[in-house]
Amino acid sequence: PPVSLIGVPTDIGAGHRGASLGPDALRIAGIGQALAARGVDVLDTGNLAGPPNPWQPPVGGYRHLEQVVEWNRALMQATLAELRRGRMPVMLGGDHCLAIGSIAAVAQHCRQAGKKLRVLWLDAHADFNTSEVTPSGNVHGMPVACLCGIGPDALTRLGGEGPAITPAQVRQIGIRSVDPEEKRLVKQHGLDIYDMRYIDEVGMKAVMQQALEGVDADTHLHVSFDVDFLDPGIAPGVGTTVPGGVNYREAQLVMEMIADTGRMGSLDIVELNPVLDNRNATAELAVDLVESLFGKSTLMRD
Ligand code: DIR
Ligand code: MN
Ligand code: MN
Ligand code: MN
Repeated sequence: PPVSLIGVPTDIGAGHRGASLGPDALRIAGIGQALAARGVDVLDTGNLAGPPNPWQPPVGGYRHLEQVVEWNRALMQATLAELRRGRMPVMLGGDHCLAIGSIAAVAQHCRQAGKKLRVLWLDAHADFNTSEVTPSGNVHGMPVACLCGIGPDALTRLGGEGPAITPAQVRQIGIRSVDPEEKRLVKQHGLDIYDMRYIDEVGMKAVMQQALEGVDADTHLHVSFDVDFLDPGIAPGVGTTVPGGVNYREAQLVMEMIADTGRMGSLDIVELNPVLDNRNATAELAVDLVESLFGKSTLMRD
């Protein structure tokens, strides 16, 4: 399907400044040209606008909640508009709080189209904190909880009444940093987490087969790709690096197995922070992996 790039230049939910420069870093790394070279009809819709980052401490367990809500309202509308005209939205982030808006829109679209939604969450973190248990107040550590209906009304009801998704629709891969109280929450809500230990034990191929089980012709696959999913040795350009991440070969396999399903309907690329990067190397790696997500592979396979 045709692709629409949506720039979401925000670091409003993060603990470091700079993810707001992510959209241009991805453009400079050639994301548009790379997709066009694969024969994809790609349109860059430019950057969304939103409130500036006031860089204030948390209030009531949330940093910048009002601004987070405003950015996500704008993104939800933009994402819905692209889905409604039959284009695949690709979010150029921006910090991971933006997944609240993008996935709220995707979930609403799937309900209207009678499609099943599966969310693949590629991340070092579970992003399932709440205002009560967050160690930071940063909303980029809360989007999965908010999407599952756990969080402030302004974020849990972004797409209308009721939660956008249920935990049963989510598969998390690459996880290796979960806060103490967050651990209790993900267990309580039964989140399907393929952490690094499990990846080491069974291998990435088996992990992806399990995570993609049940994805069929009626499924819309949303991929939420937090760049800190990758090992910091290959992806230094991110604010919250965690050692022991997914290596280059594993990441390529993940992307190629997603491409093989033919069911990816939307994509977030988040947390890329050019201020911390090594001459845009992390953005270039992200673009390389996005090529694989769109079907680039060494050989023709069947
Ligand atoms: C941490 C960090 N769990 C928090 N979260 C990050 O502040 O809630 N998510 N970096 O991507
Ligand atoms: Mn994240
Ligand atoms: Mn993360
Ligand atoms: Mn590639």
